[in-house]
Amino acid sequence: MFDRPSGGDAAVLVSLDFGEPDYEESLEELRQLAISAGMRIHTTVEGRRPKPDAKYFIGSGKAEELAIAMKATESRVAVFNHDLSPSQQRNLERLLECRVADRTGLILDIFAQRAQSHEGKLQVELAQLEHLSTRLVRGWTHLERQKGGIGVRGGPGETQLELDRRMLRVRVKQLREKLDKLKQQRGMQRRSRKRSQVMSVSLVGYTNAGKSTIFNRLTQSGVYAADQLFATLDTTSRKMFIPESGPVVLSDTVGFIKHLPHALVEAFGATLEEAAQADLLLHIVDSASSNRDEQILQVNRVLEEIGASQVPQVLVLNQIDRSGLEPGLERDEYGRICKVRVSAKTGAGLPLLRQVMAEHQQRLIEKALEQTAQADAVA
Ligand SMILES: Nc1nc2c(ncn2[C@@H]2O[C@H](COP(=O)(O)OP(=O)(O)OP(=O)(O)O)[C@@H](O)[C@H]2O)c(=O)[nH]1
Ligand SMILES: [Mg+2]
Repeated sequence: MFDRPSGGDAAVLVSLDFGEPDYEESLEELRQLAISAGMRIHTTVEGRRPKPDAKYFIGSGKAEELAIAMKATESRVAVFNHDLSPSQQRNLERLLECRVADRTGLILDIFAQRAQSHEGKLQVELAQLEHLSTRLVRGWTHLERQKGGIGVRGGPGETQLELDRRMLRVRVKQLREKLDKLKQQRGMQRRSRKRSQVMSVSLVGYTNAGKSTIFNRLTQSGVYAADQLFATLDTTSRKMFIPESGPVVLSDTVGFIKHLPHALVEAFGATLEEAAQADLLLHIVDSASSNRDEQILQVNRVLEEIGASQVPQVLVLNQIDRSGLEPGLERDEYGRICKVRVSAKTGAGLPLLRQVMAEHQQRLIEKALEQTAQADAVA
């Protein structure tokens, strides 16, 4: 049903420079995305245009060049560093006679490959169907075959296209219902945690920043951590004990990326809610990335989208062994820790993260005591 690339495919990357300042980084990121999806990249076709071409996105001349490159390298999929409209994707597929994937399709593909948990799988399927539903339009000849008579809606004359649309809606509804149930369960778990006054801390950040590595270090766990994009999809929570303050529940979450497909953000709502409901966010940053400021911005954008922008946040500059920074911390004008420099690899600065959590815990306790005192005064 899904016309998308699968692992192991020989691929040609296609990227147009529209004059954005972070063009090189975005192309490098696409390369990493394709490798993370298990593709073998044969070559990259690049070009410059003032704006996209309506029919082929890259223009017909470039499209011909791409067709030749694909034939020469025997590649089976063309991966675009942009989001294509459904009609552009279709036009290109016809011209190239091969599969065409855009950035969103590629990210969805990686998520589909990685989904492990029951909930993760449901979320990915929902995102795929939402994405597909925008692409089910006239012109998909294989979907448009007439089934029986002519043109009576809902009856035997219904077109394949309408049937597919209806099936899609039914499945989407089913998935939403199942996910809602799981969401309620998560809510219950969270409430019982809140009642037991255990502080919850979520690790958030750009994909490949080192969240899972830090999580493993702090909780002595064996969560999958790897040099690939979106290594983590499912939220894992572990209780850890901080001698100065007591138990804390730490959660490792899915990484973010520039232009994270909206369908994914929506479908992963329940997982991402963990971050929105946390008492504290540790925003993990790859301090050695040439694009780190942009990545911080993109993460904050997604946090806003999921309603987590109000949660207190501490910036954790990780991988200082690569960037040459010294371990240490910085405080804001209220005396609160706002930035920490660490290396999950060498362990440098990691005790500072425990200090961050202990200090935050202390503040939460003081706040709770204040509220009780106020309530007592009123009574
Ligand atoms: N040199 C160095 N490498 C690190 C450090 N922290 C993590 N890494 C490496 O960076 C890569 C990504 O680490 P992960 O912990 O999987 O990153 P993540 O943020 O969980 O990534 P996603 O789950 O894909 O979003 C792995 O190869 C780690 O070994 C560090 O402090 N220094
Ligand atoms: Mg991870």
